[in-house]
Amino acid sequence: MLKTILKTILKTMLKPMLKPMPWLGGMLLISAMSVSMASGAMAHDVQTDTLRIAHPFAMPTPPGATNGAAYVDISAFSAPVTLVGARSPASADVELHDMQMDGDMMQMRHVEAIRVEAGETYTMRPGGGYHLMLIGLTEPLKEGEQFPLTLTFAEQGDVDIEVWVQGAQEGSEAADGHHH
Ligand SMILES: [Cu+2]
Repeated sequence: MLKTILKTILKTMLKPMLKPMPWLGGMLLISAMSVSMASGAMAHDVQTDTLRIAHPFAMPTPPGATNGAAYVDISAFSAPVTLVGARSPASADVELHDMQMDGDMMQMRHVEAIRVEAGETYTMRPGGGYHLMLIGLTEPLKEGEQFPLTLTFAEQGDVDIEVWVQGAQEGSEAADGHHH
């Protein structure tokens, strides 16, 4: 039953997001320009004594979509950190999700926690693995907008971040740029 529901969510929401957009070719130059800027003034990392969150972003949602997904890179410093929850005014709920291939079908499942070992970085990206599922969006996510999101860690409580709404390629490349 749960599997069926997730499959349906995936079909209705993620499939259009994963489709390459026809205008992507034309956007490559602009995308590259944004990346070089992101390393400077446009960076929006959040750092605490124990961890660093690099370039949180979410993909724009198609009209009528009720769910969205956000991606963050979590670096743990000298001790492991465990993400146990998230919330945002952008949606009714935020769940920690994992997305994996099951045969030729992408499957999403809810996870209780995402643990990052000391000295390691977990990199969330569109297309697979962990992500933050925004369930019941208050309004569609539009490219260029930002929204606040609060991450709850077992070891240290809440960390407030600002999520940028960007295309998958632009957001991923900007986030990669934070590690150089
Ligand atoms: Cu999900």
